[in-house]
Amino acid sequence: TGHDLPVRNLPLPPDFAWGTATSAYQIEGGALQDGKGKSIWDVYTHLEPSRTNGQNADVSCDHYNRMPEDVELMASLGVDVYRFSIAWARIIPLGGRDDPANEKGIAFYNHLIDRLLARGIQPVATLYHWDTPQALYERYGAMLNTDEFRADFERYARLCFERFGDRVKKWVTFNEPYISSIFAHLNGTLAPGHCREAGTDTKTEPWRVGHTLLLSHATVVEVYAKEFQSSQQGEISVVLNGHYYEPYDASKQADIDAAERRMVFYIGWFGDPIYLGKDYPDEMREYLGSRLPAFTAEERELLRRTAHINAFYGMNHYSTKYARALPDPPADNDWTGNIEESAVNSEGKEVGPVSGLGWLRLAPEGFRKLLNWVWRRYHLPIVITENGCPCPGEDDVAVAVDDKFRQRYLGLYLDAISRAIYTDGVPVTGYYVWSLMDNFEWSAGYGPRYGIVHVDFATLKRTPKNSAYYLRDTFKSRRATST
Ligand code: GBH
Repeated sequence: TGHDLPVRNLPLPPDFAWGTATSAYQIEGGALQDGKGKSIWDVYTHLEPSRTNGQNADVSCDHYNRMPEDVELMASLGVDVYRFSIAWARIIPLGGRDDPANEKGIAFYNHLIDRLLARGIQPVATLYHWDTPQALYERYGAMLNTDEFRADFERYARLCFERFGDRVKKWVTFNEPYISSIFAHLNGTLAPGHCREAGTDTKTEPWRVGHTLLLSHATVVEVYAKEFQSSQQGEISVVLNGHYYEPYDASKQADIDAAERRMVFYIGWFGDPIYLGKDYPDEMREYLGSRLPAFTAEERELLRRTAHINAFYGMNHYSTKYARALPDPPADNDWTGNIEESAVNSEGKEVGPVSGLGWLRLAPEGFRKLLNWVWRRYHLPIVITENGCPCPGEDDVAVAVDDKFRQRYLGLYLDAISRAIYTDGVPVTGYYVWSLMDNFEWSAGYGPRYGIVHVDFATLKRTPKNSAYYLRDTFKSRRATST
């Protein structure tokens, strides 16, 4: 188990790419600088600060004003790739297809991309990492309105391809559509916290949002393929997150089925339509019935036409859980397939040692199994677009910088990738650690620190943690010694 496994520093292929990942709202600050419009996060954090640990990201790491320093830092760590996101409201302040673009916002990303390339770092750009322009939410409920959102997202994406696509060769449309659907429109723990408003319907709205995101993704993938790919020669996909699930009681078929069903609800929901061009998985239709929207003939065609264009499977992965089948019929707003999740199984065994967050446990075997699960289902090369953890006891600066738990976590997760590649034959082509630096962790504010670089939020001073040096060194030796 994760409790006693030694880190082996197993080999990785010579062309395996290592990188760091961030997102705009979490690190940029400059909330209203240079004409940026408000996103739903700018509004959500100020409306009711208790929802985000009393904190907001008006300033955060102030990356917007310290970008050159941050690129130098990455260069000093030897990263190959930097995955960042573009703040939609920075380049189209009101977000809509007829709203004006903001040249100053565009200039920021141009400078970032140019500096990265000058330092030999490949930019990977995410179009959407949760920061919907507030104006679109006010106008029509944003992703609750499929046709409007799809048309506005298409224009935004086209603008990004036009202005950045000569240099950005890897695009991600949406970061974790599952989270935008469930956490932002059902549990309400992320902006816009829609289910907390009057007149909302948590039985159907999360599935409508998922539908919007799928179709908006496919639309933009087709725009890229038709209008940009032949001249720009880049690739595009989506990023899906998901835990690996083990059965709560491995001797019970119901729990074995539950673990599989939980992953289908998490990943297959988006993965099957996007990567296979198919309808939603049968298990979802069975449990959700008419709560799940139907695809029109035209929409099915779009999915079928675009499935093969997605060039890689973007995986955000953090941890493993146990899944237990519930005996009663599901609640009328159930979103799990009637499953209860836990960190401990029927024999009282923990899924792995706990990190700085209760839900995030060190479980590298689950990661390896998930890599196999995804490869078997989608047959696409896999890029790990996020992986990492906060450490226990990191409020103490000394512990935070000498981050032993994180070094072990990263070491073991990289070993799992090596085993998946060389023993199981799963093509994993890159690994982007979450995150480059400590940042605004959404509803948890500045509590959890995921960075491989420490940020003192009083002075904004950056200090690489030992895990940053560990990654720099291990990638040098793992790749050099690979066979
Ligand atoms: C990613 O989301 C995000 O892309 C990134 O912005 C974020 O900073 C990073 O991870 C770290 O959180 O339901 O008990 O299993 C991950 C989203 C956050 C989803 C925690 C599940 C709830 C725990 N996840 N979450 S639980």
